[in-house]
Amino acid sequence: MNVDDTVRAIKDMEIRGAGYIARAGAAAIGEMAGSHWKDIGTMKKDILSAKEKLLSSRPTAVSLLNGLLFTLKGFEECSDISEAKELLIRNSEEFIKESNEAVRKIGVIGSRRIKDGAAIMTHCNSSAVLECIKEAHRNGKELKVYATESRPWRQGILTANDLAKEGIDVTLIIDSAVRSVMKRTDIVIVGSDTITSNGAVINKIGTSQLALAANEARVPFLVCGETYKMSPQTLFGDTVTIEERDMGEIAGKSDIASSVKVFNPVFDSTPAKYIDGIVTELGIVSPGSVYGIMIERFGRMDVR
Ligand code: RUB
Repeated sequence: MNVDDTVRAIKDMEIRGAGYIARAGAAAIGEMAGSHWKDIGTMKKDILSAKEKLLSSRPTAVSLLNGLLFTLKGFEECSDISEAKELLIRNSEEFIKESNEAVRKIGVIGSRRIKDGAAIMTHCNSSAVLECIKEAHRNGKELKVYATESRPWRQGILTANDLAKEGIDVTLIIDSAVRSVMKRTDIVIVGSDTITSNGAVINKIGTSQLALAANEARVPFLVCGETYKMSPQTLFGDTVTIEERDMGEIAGKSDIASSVKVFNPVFDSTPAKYIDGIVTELGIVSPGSVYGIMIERFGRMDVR
């Protein structure tokens, strides 16, 4: 898919979920690099403006920025077209491969925290979370999953259908049933769009409500996140932009009086104190160790 189609598909939520968005961004740059280029100067200018265009598609998931930085690593130092093409295509393929591999590893590592007979609650639709649940199921564990609807886009329906296809016992609940159903839940597992240097997790709106309800009911709360969901910019005090989407996703103009305002933030932040562990491809880490991992992983990188 070319850059413009990728940007449109991400904006329209045809491509969604932080991992998919990151891989789609890397793939679009790889595809663009393979085009015919007149000279290296034009190539650099156009590829860098494509990066900005991709970044503007959705503002919250740092995975997209990290995927693009990975893909563009060494590009500005390239002195000829064939070297630059080769580098971008290789980086793009490597990012996609490593990203898919990270999700698979998270599945294996996270599944070990799911006990036989467990009732799991999840929110929205995270490929990393699905991988943990499916892996536990493949290992013969009896599971029961509560999938929240996740208004307004109702990604919970995707989650429920996907798990049902695998033969997993899954129940769809409305978002406001979370606290009530928490009493029947053994573990909460959610995905992440961005993980900040202080161990907070930005994920689908409502995630922090699950965390509070889990904390109150003393139910363990796990987050799945590939290390490219960690935001090095937050080491420098940058805050994460929470995407606000169109009011039409919540209510049509004819449903409400013209004076009614609609506010539609689509992500929220869960503080580190409510998170028992973050399942990464490196293992399960505490929110407090995110800072050290970031320094080690991104320390020598130009993160802007
Ligand atoms: C999706 C969402 C997912 C994370 C992680 O929101 O919040 O939990 O992106 O997903 P949206 P993954 O549908 O608005 O993109 O584990 O697949 O990266």
